[in-house]
Amino acid sequence: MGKMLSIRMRASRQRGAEEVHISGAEGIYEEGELDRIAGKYLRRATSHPKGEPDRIVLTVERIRERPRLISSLPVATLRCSSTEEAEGHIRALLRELGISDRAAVSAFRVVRAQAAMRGACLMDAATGKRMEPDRKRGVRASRIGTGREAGRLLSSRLSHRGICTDTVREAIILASKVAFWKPVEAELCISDDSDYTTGYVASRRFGYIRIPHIKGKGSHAGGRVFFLGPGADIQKTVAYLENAPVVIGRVSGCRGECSLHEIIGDHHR
Ligand code: PML
Repeated sequence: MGKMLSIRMRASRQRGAEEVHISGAEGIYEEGELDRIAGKYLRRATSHPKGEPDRIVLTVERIRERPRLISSLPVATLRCSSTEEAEGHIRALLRELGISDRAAVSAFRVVRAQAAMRGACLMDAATGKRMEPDRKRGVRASRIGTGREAGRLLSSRLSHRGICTDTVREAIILASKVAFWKPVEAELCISDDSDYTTGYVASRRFGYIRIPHIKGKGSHAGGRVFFLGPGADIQKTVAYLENAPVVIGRVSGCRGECSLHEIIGDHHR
């Protein structure tokens, strides 16, 4: 393996005193791919449906630590036709994963807040107490990518199910890094994009479970909550999520639509 780079892009627009996020992308690549990826990220930054950015930040960093090679989470989509049903499914999944009802209520409060956080919230899975050091900034899972072959295989498996978009791919890669960290019991994610109404619950036990109709159209509310088990070391968790380089080297399966029973039931056998 040659020299590795972490390449990240973030495009935003200033609205009054507020910096509004338009698009972002990141990956871990071999040095020789810098030109191609920088071009791809810049094209993405300037052609996003959310509009033209007035600030694009491209960050390129050499990765000195050898990336951990992990498997992507298996993917499935829950059959779900309303926001009420979605909430019921989320509660059931979280309960099965040992997340208390109190923490689930607290997590819903975070992801439904009108001012979405940029980073994720760290939450105690028993008490629902927020643990991230900076509540406004949250924690940003970063320094993630896929190996070339694994990237191709992931795209092909997602294409087979008709869900191969940058949004889905990147969310699976991020959720896989997060779930790999043992103190994280589960993740709940709702996009803050007002038109994107599919979210997910991710965990080592059930994989990456996509949940359609997780919110109604038109809402900018959204965010990510990482539920932490007992005794989680916050400093180590933040260091892993934000700085440890992780690359997907193996790709798990991708199922089509499943019922909640099929997902939870499969794991009881
Ligand atoms: C985001 O990054 O905005 C969240 C994306 C969630 C993707 C859910 C899916 O369609 O699998």
